[in-house]
Parts: sequence; C-alpha cells; structure tokens
Amino acid sequence: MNFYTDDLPIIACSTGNVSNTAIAVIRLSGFKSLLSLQPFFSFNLAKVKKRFSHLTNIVSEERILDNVLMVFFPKGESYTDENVLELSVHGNLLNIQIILDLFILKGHFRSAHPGEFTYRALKNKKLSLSQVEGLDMLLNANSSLMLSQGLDILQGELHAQYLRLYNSFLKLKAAVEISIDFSEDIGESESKLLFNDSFNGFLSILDSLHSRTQGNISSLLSPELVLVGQTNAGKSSLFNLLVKHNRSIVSSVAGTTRDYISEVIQVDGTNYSLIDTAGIRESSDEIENIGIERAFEILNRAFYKILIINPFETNPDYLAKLVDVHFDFLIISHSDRPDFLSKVSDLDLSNISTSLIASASFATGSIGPLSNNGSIGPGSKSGSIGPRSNSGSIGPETLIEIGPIEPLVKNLLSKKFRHESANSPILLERHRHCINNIHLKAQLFSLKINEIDDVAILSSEVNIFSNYLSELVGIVSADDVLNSIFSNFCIGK
Ligand SMILES: Nc1nc2c(ncn2[C@@H]2O[C@H](COP(=O)(O)OP(=O)(O)OP(=O)(O)O)[C@@H](O)[C@H]2O)c(=O)[nH]1
Ligand SMILES: [Mg+2]
Repeated sequence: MNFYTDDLPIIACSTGNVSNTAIAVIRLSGFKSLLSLQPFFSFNLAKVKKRFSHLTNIVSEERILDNVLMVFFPKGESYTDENVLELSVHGNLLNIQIILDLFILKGHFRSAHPGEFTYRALKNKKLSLSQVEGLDMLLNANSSLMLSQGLDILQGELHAQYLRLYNSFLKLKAAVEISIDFSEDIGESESKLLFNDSFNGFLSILDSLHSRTQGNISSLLSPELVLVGQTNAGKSSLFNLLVKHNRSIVSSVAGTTRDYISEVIQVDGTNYSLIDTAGIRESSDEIENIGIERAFEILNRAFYKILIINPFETNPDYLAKLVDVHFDFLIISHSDRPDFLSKVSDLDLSNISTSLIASASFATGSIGPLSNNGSIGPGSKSGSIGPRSNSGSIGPETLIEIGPIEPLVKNLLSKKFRHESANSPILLERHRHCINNIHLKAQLFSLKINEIDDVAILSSEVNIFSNYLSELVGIVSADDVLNSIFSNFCIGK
C-alpha cells in the first residue's frame, strides 16, 4: 500500500471548499517550529500563546492577503501530535486558494491527501483505528443514530466497552498463566475456579456486545421509504405530499411514472430516501418493464414499505405479485370519491400482508380509518382483510387517527426507526464481524473448557481471541483495513 509515507508539513482547507462561506478553517501540520512561519504573519510569533486565539494578518512580500484568527497547537498537544496551526480565514474560495498556494509555494508545505491529518493522528497514536472509524461515521452520518454512534466510538461508551472486553481478555490470560505457574501452590480446583470466573466475566461483556450485532442494519444505515402499487394508485400524489412540492408527475394516464424517483426527506434527525416507483402492471413497453423490475428490487430492501391501492382501478392479477411482501402500511386511496366504501368491499385483500391499514384522499391530503366508525372497515369478499404477517393470522391494525397525511406518515416512519434502533445496534461492519468471530470462538472455547483439564492447553487456546480483539480496539492496523477506512475520508480531515 502506498500510504502517506513522507512527513513533510501538510496544509488543507478543513471546512470543505465547494462554495463561498463567511469563514473557512485552513489547517497546517508538521512544520518544524512556529517561528519558521514568521514571514507569513504580521503578529510576532514569539508571543503566541499555545491553544489561544490571536488576530493577525497573513502577509506576502509586505502585501496583506487576509486578516485571520490563528490558534497554535504545539507538538504533543494537537490532533495529529505534530505542530499544528489553524487559521480561520475569510471563506471566499479564491482567498482560500491564494493562502494555500502561498504556504505551498513559499513555505515548503504540500497539499494534504484525503484523511491525512487523521492518518497522522493514528500513526502518532493520538487515535486508535476504531476511533478513526468512529470519526468517519460521525462526519458522514445521515441519521442521528449514526451521529451518536460515531461519537460513541470516537470517545464514548462503545469504545469503553471494547476496552473493557480487551482488559477482561488480559485478565483471562493472566488467570491461565497463574494457573500454570502456581497451580501447585493454589491447588487445581482453586485455579480452575479463578479461570472460570475470568472467563465468565469476559463472556458477559462479549454477550452484551454480541446482542448489538444481531439483525439487519443495512436498512438503518441508509433507510428508504418506498411507495408501490398499481398504475394510477396515487403513488406520485403521495410522494408530492411528502416532499411538499410537485416533484413527481401526476396524471390520470396509467403508467406515468416509468422509472423510480427519489428525494431525501429528513424526519426526526434522520435522512430517508423517499422513492416513488413505476406502477405495477403487465406492459409491452420495455422501458416501463425495467422500471417495474426496479420497483421490486427497491421493495425487497426498503426500510419502510407503503402499498397504495386505488379501489376504483384494481387488477387482482397485479395484486397477486405482491403476496410475498410484508408491508408496513397499506393505504386505500381515493376515499373522497362517492362509492368508495362499496368499491373497497369488492376488494379481495386476503393475501396482502400489512401491519397497518388506512384510507386516504390524496386529493385533499387527508388520511383516516378505513370506515367511518373507525373499525377495520368493510372487509373483503372473503370477510377479512389480509393477515398481518405471512405466517400469522392476526389482521392488520387500522389507523384510528384522522388528519393530514404528511405528518402522520412521517410519525409512523420515525416510530419504526426508533423501534428498530432501540438496542443501539453496532453499525460498523468491521466491528460486527470482529465481535461475531470472537463470540463464535468463545462458544467453541466454552465447550473445550469442560473437556480439557490441562491448563497448559487452555493457555494456547485462549490466544485465539487475541487477533480479533486487537483488531477491534484498533491495536493492529492491517494495510487493507487502513485502506478501506481511509478511502472514505476527504481532504482536510
Ligand atoms: N380523487 C382522487 N384522485 C386521486 C387520488 N390519488 C390520486 N388521484 C388522481 O389519480 C391519478 C393518478 O395519480 P398518480 O399519483 O399519478 O398515480 P400513480 O400511482 O403515480 O400512477 P403511475 O405513475 O401511473 O403508476 C391522478 O389524476 C391523480 O390526481 C385521490 O386520493 N383522490
Ligand atoms: Mg406515478
């Protein structure tokens, strides 16, 4: 791996230079001494107090380039563990480039590679590998769940848990060594007791971490809310109500939406991709069929699935294509039209699996129970509306609230997200992989404990945890692990 091998002083704008802003922060790291930078500043650098803001001009050949605030972090007390200077400059893109060029051309700095400041922090042991991943998650988070877990890995509870697990492993190793070296002094049963105690301590921390790696987290990392149904069901109408503008084309022509359309909506601090899809039907149009295939692909992976049925235009053959999917919400649209209830009673929904059901008018933007009295509605030909899950026979809940659609759907979405993330799942795949492997090895190990009486053999067996544990707390840093982590980082980080 060709990874940042030199230790030249580096410089970059750390605040993302894509548009003009009031202030931008330029970071310089790895210069020999602060005084060597005197030619670039009007402030007497001999008088600089560390970690203190000073107002100064940046100068070039007696010309003032900018009036900035600078903070000096000396070697050993900085993010990278090198001499670091942070300059809060005026955030005009041209201004930023002129200042960067000044230090590159006349100060022997070079432009930092993406993630290089953090790489130096890792190299100089200011951050562990796990903390670097936490930082990455924090900076790239698209939900409050990821934000708080990023922070947790960086400095909080999760990192502390990993260290607790690692320390309890060291205790376990020590218990084995003691048993070998002093078994004659403390007795075999006593040494086995000591060993079992340490192993149980290790297991209890491991189990609580392991429980947080269960379940599918991919839909929590980039959650999607998908709207599906037949043509003219009202998918695009609902899509526009949720994004609050006419983004998707709505028309009475069946098959208006041919490919999926996606917009990000933010609900309770989480970004969701809201996706409008092509209506499901038999079509001779090749392009439309690709759109329908895509609708099914998204449906299979989406976090929240809404099925919309227009009781005035329902084809049972097309509905039959959806029997394998469990929907979070079934909305029967066009409730403002006369004859709505009698049309609903003609529907056979017995094979549709959903958790919740409601009626709605996308023409007025309101949603409510399926019937006026708030009960589960007129039912289907077979006398029941589909099972709640594929396996169970419990019917779906019917919505009991009446009101505007947009806040209600967002509320349901966020309720599911809170529910699914209630056990604080560990989101980083590498960590999940390490924990699952340690857990598997621990299960095999506990079987061996009962079979093996020779502590010397247990001593060599206990080392099987070592690699994964070191990787989890970030003590070893295999090149490929480094590569995959740093490929996400941007310049100035
Ligand atoms: N009265 C009434 N009209 C609706 C309702 N929902 C949708 N419509 C109308 O039904 C027609 C189809 O709506 P769309 O939102 O385009 O339906 P779609 O599911 O996106 O249809 P495709 O893109 O063809 O798959 C439009 O003319 C809408 O104005 C509703 O609840 N009540
Ligand atoms: Mg549409």
